[in-house]
Amino acid sequence: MYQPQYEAMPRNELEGLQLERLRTVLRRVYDNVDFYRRSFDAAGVKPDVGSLAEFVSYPFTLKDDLRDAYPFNLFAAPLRDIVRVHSSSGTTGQITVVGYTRNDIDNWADLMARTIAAAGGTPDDIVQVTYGYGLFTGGLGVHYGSERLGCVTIPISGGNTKRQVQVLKDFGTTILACTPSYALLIAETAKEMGVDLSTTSLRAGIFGAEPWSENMRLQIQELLGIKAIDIYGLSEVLGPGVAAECGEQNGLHVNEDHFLIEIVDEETLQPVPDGAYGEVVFTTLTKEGIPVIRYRTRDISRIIPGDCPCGRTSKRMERVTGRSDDMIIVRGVNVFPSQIEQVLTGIAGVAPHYQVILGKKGTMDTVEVRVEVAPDMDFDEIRGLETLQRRVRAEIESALAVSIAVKLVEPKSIERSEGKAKRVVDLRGEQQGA
Ligand code: DLL
Repeated sequence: MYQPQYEAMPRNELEGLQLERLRTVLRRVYDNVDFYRRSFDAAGVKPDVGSLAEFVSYPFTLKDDLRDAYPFNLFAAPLRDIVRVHSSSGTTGQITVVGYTRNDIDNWADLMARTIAAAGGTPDDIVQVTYGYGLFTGGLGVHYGSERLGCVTIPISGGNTKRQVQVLKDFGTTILACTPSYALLIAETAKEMGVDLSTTSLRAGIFGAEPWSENMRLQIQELLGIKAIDIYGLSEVLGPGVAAECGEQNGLHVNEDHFLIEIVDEETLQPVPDGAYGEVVFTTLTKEGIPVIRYRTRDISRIIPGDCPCGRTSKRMERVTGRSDDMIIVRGVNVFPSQIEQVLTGIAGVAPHYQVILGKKGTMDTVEVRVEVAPDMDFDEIRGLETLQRRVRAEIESALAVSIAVKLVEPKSIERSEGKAKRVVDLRGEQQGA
């Protein structure tokens, strides 16, 4: 453990620390950010909260509040004290900008060093940072943590997949950091290049930035011959380093000395008990540049009840299956693409490359899953394909209780991603009335 004094802190001490830090951050935003002063006053709450339980009466912060404050209006530190900015990778609307003070960067490096250490990393490791560098938080976030832990850090960034394989092999990379979908592309490319990844030094991956299923994890572990660890975070809260799995691979430990986690019911916005699903809400406890108070992430998860055998005392959140805005409603049933992925990746004969296409027929919405057949399947063998297609459809129906059209497509026909994979393609605007 990198920082046992925090990671394995007795719960009562941890909660004491959280309350103390919460009071400081509430005072900081109230004194420095117009938005919070107005929203606290409107809600009739003061910046000096009496207890963690009392905090549930404080107002939420939304992505739109960050958009409205574009670029710097939610910063709680003067620009003189900001040393870095990043931005969210949002696909729609105005981007949001986040700022870090020197202390923020320092804490972030510690949290990412923790993340790598929890994945089994030590100063003897060689970390290939394949997340994008730039405004995205992935590259520099992992980079600073890797250096803080004392690993050899390869700042290769994303793209040029053949070179990724070459470097991985020649430099003796032991830990790969990228999105899970890109890890699959690296495995696919290595195979084409005749490189057997199981004979390289690679032994672990820290994968995140997009939802992925348990079956996808098993496939990645097998294809790359590694242990695949799930890491979670979001720019508005920090970037990577908010929560990460330990070697138990059973839930992501939230770095609770820096972030207060709440799970709230999506409709009533009231807190739900541990174990129940809801929207994840975070409050930053130590950030100076742009603290956020009760930030609604739109990510759906739950707190896994019980203790982790690893000895960390922090709460564990279950893997994020998807964002509420990615959820598809098929004839009244809520479905996340990652649930479809879990089914697809359990079927021999199809590859883990898929997209969910939303369309329109007349006034009816349609949903079709396109999935590639495995490279060793004969795509011209019609009868076999029909049987496979029926099977995929039946398995989705039995697992998710919805009937969704399935189309098998040729290997490599679904666009590969070097960052976050695009799982849902919405053609409804283009097909109006078709
Ligand atoms: O994706 C930060 C990050 C970088 C996390 C590298 C992990 C590794 P954003 O671009 O702001 O930040 O996107 C944040 O991505 O709200 C989730 O919906 C999703 N996400 C991030 N990690 C995971 C994960 C980075 N492990 C949004 N599982 C979040 C599922 C994830 N979804």
